[in-house]
Amino acid sequence: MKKIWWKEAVAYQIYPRSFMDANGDGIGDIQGVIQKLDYIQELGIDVIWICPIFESPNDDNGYDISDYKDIMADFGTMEDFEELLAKVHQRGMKLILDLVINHTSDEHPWFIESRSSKDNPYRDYYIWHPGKNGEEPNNWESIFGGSAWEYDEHTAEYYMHVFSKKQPDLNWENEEVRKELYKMINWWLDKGIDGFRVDAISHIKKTPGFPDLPNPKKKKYVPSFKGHMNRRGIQTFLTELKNETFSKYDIMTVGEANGVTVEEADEWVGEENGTFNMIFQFEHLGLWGKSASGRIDIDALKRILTKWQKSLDGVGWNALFLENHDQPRSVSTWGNDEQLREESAKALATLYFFMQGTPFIYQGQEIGMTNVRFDRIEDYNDVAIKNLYENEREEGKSHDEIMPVIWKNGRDNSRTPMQWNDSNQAGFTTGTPWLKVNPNYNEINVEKELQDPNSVYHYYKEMIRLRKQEDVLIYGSYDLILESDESIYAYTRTLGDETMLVIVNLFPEETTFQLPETIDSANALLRLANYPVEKGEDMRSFVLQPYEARVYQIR
Ligand code: TEU
Ligand code: CA
Repeated sequence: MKKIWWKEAVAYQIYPRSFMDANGDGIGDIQGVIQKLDYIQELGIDVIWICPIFESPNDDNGYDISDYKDIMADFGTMEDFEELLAKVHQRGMKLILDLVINHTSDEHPWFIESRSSKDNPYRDYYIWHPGKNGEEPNNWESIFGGSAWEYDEHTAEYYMHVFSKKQPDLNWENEEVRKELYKMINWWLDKGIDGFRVDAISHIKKTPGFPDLPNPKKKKYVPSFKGHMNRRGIQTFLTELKNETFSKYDIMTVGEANGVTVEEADEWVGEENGTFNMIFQFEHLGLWGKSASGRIDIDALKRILTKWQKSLDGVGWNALFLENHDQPRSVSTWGNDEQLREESAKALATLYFFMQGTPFIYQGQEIGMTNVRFDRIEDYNDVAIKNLYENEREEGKSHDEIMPVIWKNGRDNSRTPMQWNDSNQAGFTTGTPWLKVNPNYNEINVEKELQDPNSVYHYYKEMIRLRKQEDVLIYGSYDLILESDESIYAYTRTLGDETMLVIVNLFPEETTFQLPETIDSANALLRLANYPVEKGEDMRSFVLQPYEARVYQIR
């Protein structure tokens, strides 16, 4: 067992626009993050991942970068950034940035050059194509809706955008593009940052020739993952990326890798061969509402998470997460955000946090923040939500039909301002926030959570402390138990003769837990629980309350 810092770390994700506004303009900023570093450290965090802070016209809130080497004016200056980095390091924490290299903004100087003429030296920095019979070059749909191609009148060709039309895709086939990106990456690494979360990296390789995709339903555009997600040949790019940049530094890299399968784990995250230290895989995210009962499909959840746990053991490393800035809040989606909010927030936390991998906590998750429901589309900001609304209206759907979809799945659910206290605007800003605060901030806020020893916050803090105390929770092997139980997700972690047992009731009804015969309970010690547990209770068989979670140490 080789000890590695990023395996032992717990990471905290900041969406800077919504974290803390220090100057009252309604937008979170770098000075705001600096103000809250004590809070983050106190929780027990080792690594902070901050979403893009680079110059950007904010079509996709910073994921559309117009200058990789400058800080977005809304967030502050390069001096503010350097102060942040220094203060994070002073506290013994690390800072990783978001690396967005599948695309830039259409306002990036490269794209401005590229679109200016067909023979401009930057033309091939992006993906240009003539139309087909007066229409788009093919039927690929953008991930944010509509065609993945945008017509540009000036040169009468189309450019590709897998995301919004203000996010033209870079042409990774062009060696000059790659070299420019590597220079930029090393420039940041030389500043002393501790690594990157690498955005949408499984999309950089496109199917050569850009063929139409099968369209049995005769739709105008078809989901285009088969055209640009984890395509053959991507590894050539990724290996070069790693060799030219990451491999020269002691850093942490997390690839956002939708579409990567566990069979490809070695290439992506293998200890020797992998491009990244770990990846965010997406397979478990779509499971809510998929079972016949409309509840979480616990069988599929067990199958998917166990597959990743077992396949990566000794091969590579997992990034563990329930939430991020693209997903609705976990307690609203997978738990119960009303009567059982605290119980279910803690249960979900217990479920993912003690698996093998580096846990990520998304801002607000540690206080059990919930989804939001705004009635008016004007109160939403996300480009994906707006595109969806517009496209559905065009197809004849009514406002009342569309809004429930946004309430359930919209990305702004997790982007409402961080709820610090019960003062005006939840203490996030003294001005008018760029996105409305969730009206439940009187009930759910950091100040209240800090005061209540039984809060979700204190549970997270306790989980982090426990994980740091016990190597078995970091390096131990994972094994699923009670495989076919329909309510309980339970697993063990084992390292040498140490075993930890994690038990989670994933549903709002009581259920009975029965310890398998193979596990010795003689010296079992309760290390964590989200309900009071009676002393001397027989741990071989007991009733689990709604969303009850327990962690035992077996000696
Ligand atoms: O998200 C990428 C992303 O959305 C895809 O990787 C994924 O395939 C898709 O969700 C499938 O439904 C990242 C950022 O996290 C997101 O905020 C940005 O909008 C996006 O990239 C574009 O940069
Ligand atoms: Ca501000």
